[in-house]
Amino acid sequence: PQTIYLADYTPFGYVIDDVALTFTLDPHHTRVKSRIAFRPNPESTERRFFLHGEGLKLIGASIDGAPVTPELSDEGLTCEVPDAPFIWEAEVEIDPAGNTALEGLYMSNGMYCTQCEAEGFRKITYYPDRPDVMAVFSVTINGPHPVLLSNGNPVATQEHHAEWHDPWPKPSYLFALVAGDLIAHADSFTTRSGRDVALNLYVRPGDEHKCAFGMQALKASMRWDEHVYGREYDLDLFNIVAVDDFNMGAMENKGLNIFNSSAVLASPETATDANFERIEAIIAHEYFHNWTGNRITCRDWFQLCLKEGLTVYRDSQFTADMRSAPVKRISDVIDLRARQFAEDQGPLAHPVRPESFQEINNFYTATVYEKGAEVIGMLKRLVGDAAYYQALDLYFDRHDGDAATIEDWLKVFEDSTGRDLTQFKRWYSQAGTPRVKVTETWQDGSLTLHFAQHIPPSSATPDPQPQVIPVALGLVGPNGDEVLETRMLELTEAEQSFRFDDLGARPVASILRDFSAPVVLEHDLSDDERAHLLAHDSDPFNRWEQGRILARQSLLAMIRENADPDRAYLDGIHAVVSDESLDPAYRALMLGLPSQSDLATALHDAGDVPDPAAIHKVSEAMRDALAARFAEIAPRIYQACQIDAPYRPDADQAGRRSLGNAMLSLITRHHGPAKAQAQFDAADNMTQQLAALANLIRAEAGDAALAAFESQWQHDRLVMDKWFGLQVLEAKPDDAADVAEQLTRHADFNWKNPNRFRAVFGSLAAHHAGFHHVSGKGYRLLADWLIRLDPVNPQTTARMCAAFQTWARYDAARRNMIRAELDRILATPKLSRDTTEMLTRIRG
Ligand code: BAL
Ligand code: ZN
Repeated sequence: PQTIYLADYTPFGYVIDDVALTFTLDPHHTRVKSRIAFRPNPESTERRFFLHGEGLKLIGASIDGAPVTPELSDEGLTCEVPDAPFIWEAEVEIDPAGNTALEGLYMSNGMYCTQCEAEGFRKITYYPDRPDVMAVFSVTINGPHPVLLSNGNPVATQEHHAEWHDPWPKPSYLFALVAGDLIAHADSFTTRSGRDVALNLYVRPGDEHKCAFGMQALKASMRWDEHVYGREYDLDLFNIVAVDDFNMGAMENKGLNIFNSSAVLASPETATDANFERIEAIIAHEYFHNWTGNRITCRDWFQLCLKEGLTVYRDSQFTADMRSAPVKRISDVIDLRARQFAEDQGPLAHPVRPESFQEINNFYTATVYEKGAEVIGMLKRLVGDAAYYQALDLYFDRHDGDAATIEDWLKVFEDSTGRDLTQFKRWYSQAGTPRVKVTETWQDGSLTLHFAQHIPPSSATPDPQPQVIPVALGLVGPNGDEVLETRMLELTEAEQSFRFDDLGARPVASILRDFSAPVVLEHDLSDDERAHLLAHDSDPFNRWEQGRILARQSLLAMIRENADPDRAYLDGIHAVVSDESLDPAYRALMLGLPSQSDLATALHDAGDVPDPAAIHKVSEAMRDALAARFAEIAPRIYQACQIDAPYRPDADQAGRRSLGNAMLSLITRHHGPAKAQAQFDAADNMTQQLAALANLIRAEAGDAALAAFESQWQHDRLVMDKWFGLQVLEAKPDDAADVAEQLTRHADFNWKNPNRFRAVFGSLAAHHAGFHHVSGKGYRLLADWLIRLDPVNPQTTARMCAAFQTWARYDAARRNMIRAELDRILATPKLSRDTTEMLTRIRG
């Protein structure tokens, strides 16, 4: 496959003034006519006329009305064109019903829908399918469906015929079309300047009762973007459509967002609190793209983080405002470490702005999204809140309507703050997670903190240079008081020291408060000092972090030295979790243990070879020890968390359920499954029902409940995804692969549906001890199914390959088994470009 380089960017040789598309829908023989007004681009000397096109049957083409015969290839066409403005017309035939890759125009349960980002539009018609070509689109749809939708505003609608016009120039990746027998959940929003916007959430008949929450989240997002960023919506209509078969979470097409149904549909009976929160965040994310992504888009796909990092940052701010800021921050850090750190420290490491790729779909990664968002957060910490919002205003003013770059973005901050961001830019160009080591000197009332930063070299960044790292610091006195309030230290050198004078007694340094930078902090505190911060730190993140570190240290000692669970940790957590003045959601987070994969990383970092079975064993032993430590208080807290009011998916109720269910796990471990069974039997919402079911399975008392759950929910795909996933996640390590294999034989295992495939195999990959079972059966099963899925859906296959990315940290036997599976997949004839690139990078 061909490698594409950032350094090779050149603008397209032609400008498009407008595009008219006419679709005549048919499952296997859809016709697409295009009429495109091109003119030579005055800013380019390139005069080769190349249009992307893949899998298209060209019926005919003309220039200014005269038929032409372009030269066709697998990637597109070239044609002789005039050196003056001209009208290009073409007609192609495509096969939406045969499109299982879910890119371009495809069918899902009888409805037509599209996914064009990143390069799906070229599967719809011949076009310069690149984000820097922006045009005004008019779309006509003919089809026997009650609902026919495209971007922008409707201009004419009759039976079986609709015309749409989008006045905002956009790149082709934001094009969308939907046709089907759909029902609208309608509402409206009045913008702060008084524009009335009609809002619709389109769903399949039967899903109408799952729309209210998504609509409310949309209106909250619209309001929030006006208040916080001063951004108003810019069309008369905003449509969202829910689709069952979708590779991603959702897509921000202009005025016509298309959502994976799992990312928008929710009712209390069918969705958990976590689902509601995720839906709220994704609705916000896609809506926020209207300004950060659509009005200002990316010049090329290397700039993907320009829209994704910023939009993830914006949606995390939104969630922090809607719910609890500390809980959101801690949850984000858990996720960042699990997904992004793993990526950045393994064979898939790449900079936030990559410099080359073969298949862009493989770069919709945790690094581009989540580390990209962390970079924005650091920029905001460095310049301060007021300067950040000023810079954003300038960004929107200066670049509205542009296809922009990271250079444009940073220049806005340089111009508005006067800061030189040359060194800061390394966050975009260097791969790898910086490690920051801190040592302390204490003398005569002065504390000196010595910082050393080190970025491990990788093939992506062989010679890393020091980065700008904002380190939020506070000092906590011996009596628990804050002796130095949070301040921002700026690391720029490989080594740097900061001195704090006139301190009466030696304080404990609380470093990297609120996780102020995406780094690995190595700060040698004693267990007593950690326990002190766990008890007293005013920074909720660091308080939680110290509990995490104490847990990790204890778990590692249990593995290495056969030690008992650390009393000081158990007591410290007991004290925090019992503290009723704290938010229940925060108390629930405090009870979480480092994941088994995190422990494997910690062992590997320390030069040990992780044994997944041993890690699983000590994690269970620690949970048993927590259950014993909480034996007395858990039933009381559980009781206090029960809610005697109608279900609401808000932070307050969700936090109480989260703490209650954390207690239920401890109670089930210590006292048996009776309470879990009672909760299962009485549950009137999915959060309570699913948590109870998980506990019953874990206690090996889940067979009847699993059967009851299946018969209750077999008509509901999204709930059945949970049923499939939970059985794998909660299986014993020896059984996880067998359970997954058995589930693939279930009549409802529709493996071509990405949600169902991920429910089984995403859960297997997430089951550390099950996937890495010494028999190799986890590896074999996943490889078998990736080979099967690749010709059907390369994008989802390639994503799932990341399950193998940590292979090098295990023992020789496991490494050999994984390598053999990678080679077996790679040897598959006609393996997709997506999967080939991923496996080649992972294999190294
Ligand atoms: N742009 C792809 C989906 C998303 O990040 O919103
Ligand atoms: Zn996005």
